[in-house]
Amino acid sequence: MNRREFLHQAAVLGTGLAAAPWLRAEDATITLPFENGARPLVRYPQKRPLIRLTARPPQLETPFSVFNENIVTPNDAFFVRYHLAGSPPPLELLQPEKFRLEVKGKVNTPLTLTLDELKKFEPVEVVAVNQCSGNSRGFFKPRVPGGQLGNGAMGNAKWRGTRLADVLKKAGVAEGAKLVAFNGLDAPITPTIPDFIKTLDLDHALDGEILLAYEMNGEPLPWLNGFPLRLVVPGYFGTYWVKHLSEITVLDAAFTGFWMATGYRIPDNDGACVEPGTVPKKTVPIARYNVRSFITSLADGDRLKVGAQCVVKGIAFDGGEGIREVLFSEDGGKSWRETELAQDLGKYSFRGWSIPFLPARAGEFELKVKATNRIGQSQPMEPLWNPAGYMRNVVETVKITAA
Ligand SMILES: Nc1nc2c(c(=O)[nH]1)N[C@H]1C(S)=C(S)[C@@H](COP(=O)(O)O)O[C@H]1N2
Ligand SMILES: [Mo]
Repeated sequence: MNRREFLHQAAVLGTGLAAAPWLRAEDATITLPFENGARPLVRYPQKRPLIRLTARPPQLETPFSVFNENIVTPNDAFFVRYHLAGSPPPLELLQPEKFRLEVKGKVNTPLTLTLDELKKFEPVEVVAVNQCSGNSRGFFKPRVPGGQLGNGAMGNAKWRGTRLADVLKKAGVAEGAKLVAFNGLDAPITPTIPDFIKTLDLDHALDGEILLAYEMNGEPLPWLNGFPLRLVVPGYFGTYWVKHLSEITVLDAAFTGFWMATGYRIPDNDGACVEPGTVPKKTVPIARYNVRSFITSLADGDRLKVGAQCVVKGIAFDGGEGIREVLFSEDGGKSWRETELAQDLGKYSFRGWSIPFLPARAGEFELKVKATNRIGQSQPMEPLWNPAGYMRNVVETVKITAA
């Protein structure tokens, strides 16, 4: 976006969401399939109507039908997650000419980079899923506190940007450095609320896969998805994908900020789970995605014609090994058939799959889908539980009727 485009956009969008008179709820609502699941569909700047979880800050979920239309989620349908009430930062704070990224802390040469300077590093692209840790939290039983999300707090996009490793190398990581901290331009509205700061291990930060992304699906990032610069951490939960990224600080000591030390932690065991209703003894920061798969072409309650063949479609993804196999069951998991995988857009992308299905009799069918990644990790038949409602990856079921 050049200056003229930016000013135009700022004028169109208004200056801040709180003071935006054009921001009106539409009449439409959607009901997610759990108790208290009714949500308004609301149109935000640069977005089609999305499922609103909260208004302040905006938290918007993607209607699930979008995942059936495109393997890459359109920018205007991409979900939005913020923590701090003052978010997103107003566009004035994000003007591309004024924007600076600071690289500081345990580096040999602290840097202050403009967007143009960042774009002079070799650009790289990756198709990668961004999924919120709490995606699908609304389905937890027993219920857990936190945003009651359906399955739409995820999306798949082609991100373009500069390698974090290249910028860190330019700054020169100093001896003894251990961690890298990331902060964006959104700030808490009262001093008692901790700023949203995330850290990654130095090895991970230098692995060459993490991007300082300025484009999403060939466009500048949407305002609500981090304009003008965000971190993209392929395979890792969305919480690390810091938006409106303005500060990178290399640290040589443990980081004790709330969003690493207290929030976003999971039980320290294989399934990241505990007995429902109990508290984990030991926790670790949430990290990579587990394996998930969804049927996208059919929804609960759909009706099909007996004897008419159709094609069932869906998506699968994992934390970066890549999907090896997606199995489909039409009898509630008693028998399974292998689906055909669609084009491979890379190991961090959604992978499409499809399979012919012919309901041979009248009545109800319990359709299930189960993916396995290239190192043999798969999905549990029964949901696992943890008190924060993270990492749900049960084998999903869609109940349809043939008549
Ligand atoms: N600056 C900033 N970045 C942030 C957050 C935030 O609150 N502020 N939330 C994180 C979380 S928890 C998620 S799931 C992703 C969501 O990315 P999206 O809003 O582009 O979908 O942004 C992450 N980056
Ligand atoms: Mo999140």
